[in-house]
Amino acid sequence: MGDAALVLAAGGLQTRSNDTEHRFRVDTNFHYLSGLEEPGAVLILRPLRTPALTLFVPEQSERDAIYNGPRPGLEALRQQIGADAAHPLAALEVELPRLLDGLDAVYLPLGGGPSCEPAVRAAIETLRARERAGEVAPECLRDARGLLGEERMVKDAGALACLRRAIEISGEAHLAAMRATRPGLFEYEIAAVIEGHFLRRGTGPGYTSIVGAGANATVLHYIANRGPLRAGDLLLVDAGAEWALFTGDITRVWPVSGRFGPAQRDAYEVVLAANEAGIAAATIDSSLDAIHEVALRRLCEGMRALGLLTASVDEIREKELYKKYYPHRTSHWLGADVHDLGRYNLRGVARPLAAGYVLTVEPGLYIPADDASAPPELRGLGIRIEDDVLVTAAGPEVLTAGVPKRVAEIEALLGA
Ligand SMILES: [Mn+2]
Repeated sequence: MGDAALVLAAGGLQTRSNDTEHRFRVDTNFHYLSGLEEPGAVLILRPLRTPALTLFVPEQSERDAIYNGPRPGLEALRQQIGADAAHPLAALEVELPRLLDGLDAVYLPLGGGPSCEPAVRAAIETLRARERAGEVAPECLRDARGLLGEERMVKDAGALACLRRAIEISGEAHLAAMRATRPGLFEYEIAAVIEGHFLRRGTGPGYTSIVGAGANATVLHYIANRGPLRAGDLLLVDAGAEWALFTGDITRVWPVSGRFGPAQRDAYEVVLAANEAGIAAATIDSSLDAIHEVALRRLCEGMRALGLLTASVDEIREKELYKKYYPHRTSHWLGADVHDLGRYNLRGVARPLAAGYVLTVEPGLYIPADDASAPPELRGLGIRIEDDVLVTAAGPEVLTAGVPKRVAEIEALLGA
């Protein structure tokens, strides 16, 4: 950072309806650096100055204490994170110019999410107005998301412990959902099994659960979860639990009545081959582009073998004909945000993988129910198989290996 300040906001409560609010979810970067979940709080880090770490916390009203319970208070929070100074949030307007005076730059998240940008800009104006008195305004606002995304790319022991726990709970929930599946249920009953399991383990979902039976599985972000589970259909579940903000991200597909039909099985095996090829490519100095290419190759071959497309595999790849059945990319970074913050490209090329990176591998095939050009037995199939992978010097470690994905394993588990 150099002689600069990093200004992070915890974020506030978001209205759900009228005068009621969503459960508070702290800003990921704020939590990553502080471990605090304090609505309205602000952190200012100045590595080369004193005080280096200053915390601002809103003063709690008596009414808020009655309704929501007492908050820990300024001094307790200051001690908890080892801050050098702490002030009520109301003092930010007065303190911020003092804390930014003479610095070269201010780092803060630019763009979406909680931010103190208006307060920082006001502080800069205050400092400029006092220039003749010797105060100096920073001249550079920088996007803290780059800095923090890099910080969060390599998962340290603490981050990995949280991720493993999140993934363990996520996997248990998928197994429970598989065991609970039977024709006649509704998607929301499977969602209840999954999210009920998260609750029993003391946590909740890291993102909105996708539970899609039949053609609902062809909708990439299907979250209505209202449809029926019919015998003969496949069920797609994309759900993950959060643990200390880190989240699992798992997708599995299984047959509602316990056994894959022949066409379903052929399509499933295509996606599974792409998933396994993608995982095998998650090695040091490989890249998400390389993983995507090998998985995509398998999918293109499969689209031809299944009779979805008649062009050559090269033509399917080059003319992007596959996008009709596979419109998304194969991987994203995974961490304290389900789509984690790190950069995907460095100086215009796909970022080389390094030990400690965690990523998903999630190829899929989605055949619209009304696709008259597809073989009838494949219409309305949606298949995605998603694993979470840690890059290590010894090769890819599949963190989600405990959740079955081979046809025989799934059918055995379903008791068909
Ligand atoms: Mn994912």
